[in-house]
Amino acid sequence: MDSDLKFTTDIRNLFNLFHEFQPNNIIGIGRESQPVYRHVFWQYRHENPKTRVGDPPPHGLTGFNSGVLLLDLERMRKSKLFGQVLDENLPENLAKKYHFRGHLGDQDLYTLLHMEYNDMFYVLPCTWNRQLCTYWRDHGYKDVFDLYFKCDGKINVYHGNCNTPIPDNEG
Ligand SMILES: [Mn+2]
Repeated sequence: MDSDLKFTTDIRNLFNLFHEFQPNNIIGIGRESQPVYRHVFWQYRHENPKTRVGDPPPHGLTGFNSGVLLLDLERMRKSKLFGQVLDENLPENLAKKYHFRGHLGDQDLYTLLHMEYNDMFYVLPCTWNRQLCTYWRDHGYKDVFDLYFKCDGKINVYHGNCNTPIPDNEG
C-alpha cells in the first residue's frame, strides 16, 4: 500500500477480497481513475480506433493505479507467465507492441500486462482505491475526465494522490 491512503473500514475486508480472485488472477489492483493511460496509449489508440486499450470503465482496459495491491505471492511464484515477466524481455516486447513509454513505475508494468493478459488481474472495485487527484481534468481531458473519475458507492479507502488532501469528514 501507498503511504497516502486513509481507510474507513477494517483492513480485513480488503484482505477478504482475495476470496474473489478467479483461478488465473494473481494480482488484485484498482483502475487508474484519471485518463492518464488514454494519454500514454495515444498512438496505439490512434492506430487501433476500435481498441479498448485506454478506454474508461466499465468495459475499457483503463490502466491501473498501484496505490493498493493484493499480491498472491504463492501464485506469483508458481506462475510461468509471471516468471517470464521477470526473466525475459516480455515487458520490452509489449512496450513496443503498444507504443508504450511509461513514467509511473510499477503501475505501468501492471497496466501493460493487463492489455495482453487480462485474467492475470483481479480488478478491485474503485471504492478500495478512491484516488482524489484531478490533474488530468485540467490538462486536456476535461471532456472525458468524469468517465474515469466517477466512483459510486461507500468509499473504503481514500487515496490522496498527487498530494491531494483527504477531507477530514471523509472517514
Ligand atoms: Mn499514492
